[in-house]
Amino acid sequence: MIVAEAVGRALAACGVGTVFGVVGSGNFHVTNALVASGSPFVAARHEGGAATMADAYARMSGRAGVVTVHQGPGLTNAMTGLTEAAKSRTPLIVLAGEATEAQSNFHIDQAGLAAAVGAVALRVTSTRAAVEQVVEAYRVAVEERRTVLLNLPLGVQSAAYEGPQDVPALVARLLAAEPPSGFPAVKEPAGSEVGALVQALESARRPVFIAGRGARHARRELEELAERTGALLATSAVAKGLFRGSPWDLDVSGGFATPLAAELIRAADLVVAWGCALNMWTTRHGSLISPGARVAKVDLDAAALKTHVPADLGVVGDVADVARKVAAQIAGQVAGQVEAGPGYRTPALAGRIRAEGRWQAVPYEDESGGGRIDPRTLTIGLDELLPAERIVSVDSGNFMGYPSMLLDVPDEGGFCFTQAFQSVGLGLATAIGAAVARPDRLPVAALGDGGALMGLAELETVARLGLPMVIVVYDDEAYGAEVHHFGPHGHPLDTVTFPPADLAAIARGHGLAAVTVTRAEDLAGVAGWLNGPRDRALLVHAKVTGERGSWWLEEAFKGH
Ligand SMILES: Cc1ncc(C[n+]2csc(CCOP(=O)(O)OP(=O)(O)O)c2C)c(N)n1
Ligand SMILES: [Mg+2]
Repeated sequence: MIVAEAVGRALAACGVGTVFGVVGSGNFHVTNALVASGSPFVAARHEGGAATMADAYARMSGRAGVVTVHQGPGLTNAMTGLTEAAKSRTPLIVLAGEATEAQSNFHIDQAGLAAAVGAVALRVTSTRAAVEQVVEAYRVAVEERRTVLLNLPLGVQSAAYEGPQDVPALVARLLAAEPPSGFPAVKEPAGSEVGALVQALESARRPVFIAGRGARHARRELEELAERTGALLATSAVAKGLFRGSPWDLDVSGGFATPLAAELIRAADLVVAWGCALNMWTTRHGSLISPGARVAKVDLDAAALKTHVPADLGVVGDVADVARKVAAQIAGQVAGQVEAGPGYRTPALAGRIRAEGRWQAVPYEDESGGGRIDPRTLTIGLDELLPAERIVSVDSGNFMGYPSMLLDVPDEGGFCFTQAFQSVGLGLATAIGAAVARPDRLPVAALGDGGALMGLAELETVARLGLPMVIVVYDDEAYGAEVHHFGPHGHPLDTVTFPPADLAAIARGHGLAAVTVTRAEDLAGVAGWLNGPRDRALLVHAKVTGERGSWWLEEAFKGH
């Protein structure tokens, strides 16, 4: 067995799921060893796609993501997706061939590249301890929630593996062992910090919980605590859907918040952020948090307590664990609190949340006409047609709020939001990774024309995998975000506007079904596809109106 084979076997034995990648000579053997050991492999058509698929797969499956790439350009092609994963603290392992000889065309400083985007660079250096090195990379990814580049020097890969030959047994032993020193174990929350949060909740009249990425596993615990304390429930965009079905669910806080959610979050006297940094998006640059409100944060990462909107009080620990501990101390307080004042869980407020708590219920004037459909009309129409069991992935751009706000999702596993790097072009690959993780749900990719054309290579992957995906392209024949950013100031827009592209024909050329939508009636084509065998993906080429910029975009421009 050569080292490359031992590495593949070891990673498979760690329990990783589907592996994504683009195979070249430098990752051929390691990828084949993963496949031979039972890890399904999805060949992407561009490493940028592969990295984002693995990221989305990890987010939606709860397992570590794995992507394999060729040395040099294979890795540089993957960098945007890897940056998104690193910023999102996705546990992701990148297996990359590495040309260590400076005269090789493929040679670059791969470790330096990883460090530059916030990933951890490790390397397999030993023919004897290669398996130990793989397990260490896996543990850093999972236990520290990091994107790890595991460099595989070509010379080491091809050498004979000299460690214990029963690789799965060795991996099992290593994983069962205590974490080596240097790994931060999940911290037991300090009693004093928990006590301070208990007190804050007991004295609050209008508490709101905002749950972020770090709370996606803790719905039950947070709902129970909210029940006891009369708190309303909201999420960051990344955790959208977490409280779906609760009568106290305000949906997303931030630029995508409904007017009602914004009003109620602004009126809170205590905001508790659970695994949520309260960044500029989640708080509309802080404006959703009243200056008089107390802010509490619960986070695994002590540094997160001070970033963005800083916490008045913080608890370092796991969200579910802290919520459980706080609830245990607060038991019996509820009745008193409800009697003491209206709190935030009055019947009147429940009625308002029911009536106004979703964007679908917010009135608007349909501006469809002249061969173009209003994106709100398009999205509401799709929301009504598409089955509730869906998994929505959204690209970046002016259009992005429409699907984020108007396509309902069944729970936190129904929304995949790869926007930590704000890169255009990751949407389609995100939808593929999410679809592979959750084959029980209808995958929906929402893209702008710019993002769709940037990520187009993966249309063939959608077709090849036979994914029953609905790809919605909001086509305004422009980089709408730029048009609306600069247009009002009278700047020339020739660099950011384009002639029509027949995206439906492009999709058909890849073997997909396609429908062009210019008015609400055209959505009948989507209904027809839904009622059919769904044996190939559908691209909905929506020619959307583009006269105005979106209100969430104005928020974005403040962040430039
Ligand atoms: C990789 C990358 N390139 C450029 C940008 C700058 N940018 C932000 S939005 C946008 C336009 C995207 O166009 P499209 O996908 O059609 O969406 P629209 O804004 O038109 O709704 C661009 C170019 C970016 N965020 N990421
Ligand atoms: Mg566009």
